[in-house]
Amino acid sequence: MNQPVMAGVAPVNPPPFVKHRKLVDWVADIAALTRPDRIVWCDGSQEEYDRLCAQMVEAGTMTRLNPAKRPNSYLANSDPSDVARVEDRTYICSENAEDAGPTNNWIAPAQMRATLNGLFAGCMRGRTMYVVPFSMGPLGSPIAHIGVELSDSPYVAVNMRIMTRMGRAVYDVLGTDGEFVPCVHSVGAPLDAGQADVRWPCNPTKYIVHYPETREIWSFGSGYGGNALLGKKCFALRIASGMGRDQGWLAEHMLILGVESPDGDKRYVAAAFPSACGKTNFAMLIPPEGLKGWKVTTVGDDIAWIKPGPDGRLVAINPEAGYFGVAPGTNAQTNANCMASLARDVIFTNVALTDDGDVWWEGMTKELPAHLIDWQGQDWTPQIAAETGRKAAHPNARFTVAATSNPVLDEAWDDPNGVPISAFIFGGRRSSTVPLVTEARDWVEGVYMAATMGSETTAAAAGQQGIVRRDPFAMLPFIGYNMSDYFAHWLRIGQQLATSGAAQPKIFCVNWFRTDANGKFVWPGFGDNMRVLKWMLDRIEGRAGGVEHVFGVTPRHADIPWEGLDFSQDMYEMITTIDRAAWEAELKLHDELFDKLRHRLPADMLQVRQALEQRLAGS
Ligand code: SAT
Ligand code: MN
Repeated sequence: MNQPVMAGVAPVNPPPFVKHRKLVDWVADIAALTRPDRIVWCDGSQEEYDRLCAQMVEAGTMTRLNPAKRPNSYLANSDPSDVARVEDRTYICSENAEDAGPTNNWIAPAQMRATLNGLFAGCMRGRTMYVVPFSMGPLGSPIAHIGVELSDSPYVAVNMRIMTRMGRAVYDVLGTDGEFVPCVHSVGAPLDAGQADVRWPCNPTKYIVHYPETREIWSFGSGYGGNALLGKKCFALRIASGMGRDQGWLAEHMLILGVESPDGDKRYVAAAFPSACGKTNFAMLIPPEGLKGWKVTTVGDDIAWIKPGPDGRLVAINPEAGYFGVAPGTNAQTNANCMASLARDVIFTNVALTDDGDVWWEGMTKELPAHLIDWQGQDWTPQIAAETGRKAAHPNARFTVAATSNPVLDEAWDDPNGVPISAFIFGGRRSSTVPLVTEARDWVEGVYMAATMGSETTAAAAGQQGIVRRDPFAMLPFIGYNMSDYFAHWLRIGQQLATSGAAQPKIFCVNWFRTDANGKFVWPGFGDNMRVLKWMLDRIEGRAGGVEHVFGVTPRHADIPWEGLDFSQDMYEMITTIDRAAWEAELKLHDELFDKLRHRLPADMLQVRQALEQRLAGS
């Protein structure tokens, strides 16, 4: 396709396989604004990946790991100021503030465009602009959607190749006029002629901006994770949640796993947890010895797109093609499948480098290495760590690896039709109050449980850690529109299922994180979560007992399979008791949330709350 050449602007030169006029024009427009030195149209090939990685090794952005220890793998260390998502710099720019709602940062689109036009003007000078075409979901699936990210970061280009279906085949699906979500990304660090680059360019000013009505994403100033890999949180959650509301489907912060009984019965469940609360571990769970014969397989570890299938049942796909998981705490005991996934072909970010050219992070091995180069490039020894508390890996250090490296990848993970969902699980990180597992008595009560979920904050987002905040559906930072409308949308989906006669998935709420008087976790978690999962499956089949309490239905000690685990009734009480005073305080926190959301809050939510209060008073 011919493009007019503008003085001082890099030629667009689309390759012959790009036949989409609007896309080419848009690339030309963004180049005219941002002024990159050159434009590279990514084809997604291995050759291209290797070339970009070699380039980054040359530039000092990445270190190639010892190929004998970790074949075809790299370590990138970010700027210490650019290590997590920046929620306070994340904006939903709908025309009306009320449509973004009280839980999102909002600025009027016209005003934001003016600000961003200023910031993006010339921001790619001295750099290459990569055109990164990607499909969220199996190529051509009726549930999938396409995006194109323009980025001046080669780190983004190679990560997108792992995290999405990225490359030339996307153009075949797009054809001459297919729809795509335009995503513009810059690290915001233009280079003057002759100016040396830094290892990890970024800008102290950051903007992560979404225009839900026109379905566009603009990200400035950060090269890290969810700020920069725009297919992930920005598209697959914030923009897609709005598309789902308009089109009758759900975009959720959920893992999807398959679970097969020893008899060969297979079901799929989807589970929502906030960032860095163990979604990847749950999605790759290895059942304990006592539950031999059970098998868990992974469809996805972070995001689910869920739509009513041809028979009305909800079916889900994982829109991603890789895992961007938390490294610290991952080891052969907590997640052996993950460790196996990380044997080769990995990009690590912000972990430590060992003296023999491999990686290490806190919790990887019991024994501490005698010497490391930490994530900030400094010497690290166990003694330095003991004296200064300095971590070898950043607590939000990550690995990027293809789903196909996962030894327990589900056979249907790439099925364009998706997998049927039997249950939704919602979990927060709560050291008290919330019991191990509770089943909602009906869909509306389940929506209430998910809506009022609280969780202690983690290193995945910049800001204070360990404070309880309401994190409805584990979607607080990811709902791209008014949260009250989002609750209403969930209620509507439940009604639709009921009307169509399709089974409503059961809804459960879990908490693996209750602690004892010494602050130690009581529940072993990880593989032992299979015990709770089995109870849920038995409930779906109508085979397991439980007791009703103020909040829902919880298993008695005798209802959980304990084979091979010594977990006393007393310990069980510690993680399942409903403390009335704690719940009265909890209800006040529900009220705070509802008060914030009152303008459009569905009446159903308040009714469930009233009933809960009455049961609590009578308990
Ligand atoms: O940085 S990401 O947003 O990709 C990780 C997370 O918060 O889950
Ligand atoms: Mn996540």
